[in-house]
Amino acid sequence: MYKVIGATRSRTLRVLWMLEELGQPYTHVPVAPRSDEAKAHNPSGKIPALLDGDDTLTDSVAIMTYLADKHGKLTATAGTIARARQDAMTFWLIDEMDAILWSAAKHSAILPEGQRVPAVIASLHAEFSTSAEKLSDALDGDFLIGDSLTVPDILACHCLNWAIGAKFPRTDDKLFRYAKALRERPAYQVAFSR
Ligand SMILES: N[C@@H](CCC(=O)N[C@@H](CS)C(=O)NCC(=O)O)C(=O)O
Repeated sequence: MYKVIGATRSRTLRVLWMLEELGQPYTHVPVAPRSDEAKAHNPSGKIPALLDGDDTLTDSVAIMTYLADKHGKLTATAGTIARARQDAMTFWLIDEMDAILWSAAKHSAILPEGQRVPAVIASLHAEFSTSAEKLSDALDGDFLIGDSLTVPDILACHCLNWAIGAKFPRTDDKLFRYAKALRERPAYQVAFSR
């Protein structure tokens, strides 16, 4: 059985949500980032990690992609044009949403105080708003790719939720409704309640 390492209120939620969508059984060890328990599975102390048998996997997007490929769901098949397009969306989200949110987190709480540059936050808010407009323009239906949930939807929804929690400027109604509908999925609800 899979074992998920990491507190729910973190990128770990992406992995929990993925496993719920896949209907795969797992146990959950909700440890804080940088804790000794987190370091036992990933020397950097970063969460999430996924234990699959004797193997430990790290990075939320790498884990989601692995699980989707392994179980043949929530993804286009590897090595197809459809998959290349799906991955382009996934990597765009990492560059243009996750990285911006992470920079804001670092400059407001994560970095040692002397290394924080609070003035960068306003710039990151503006950058995120531009990204959100582009994502909204790209969205044509209930899902980012095709007519069913795929890995980038989980990533996008998590980033949009994170932006709300971090008090980034509100996105447009279309994106708000998109993320809200994803949050209403039973798999998300179960994962979020862990
Ligand atoms: N790209 C990695 C980032 C992992 C990451 O930075 N996780 C945060 C919690 S959401 C963390 O563990 N931060 C602690 C640190 O960076 O020291 C992923 O997607 O899993």
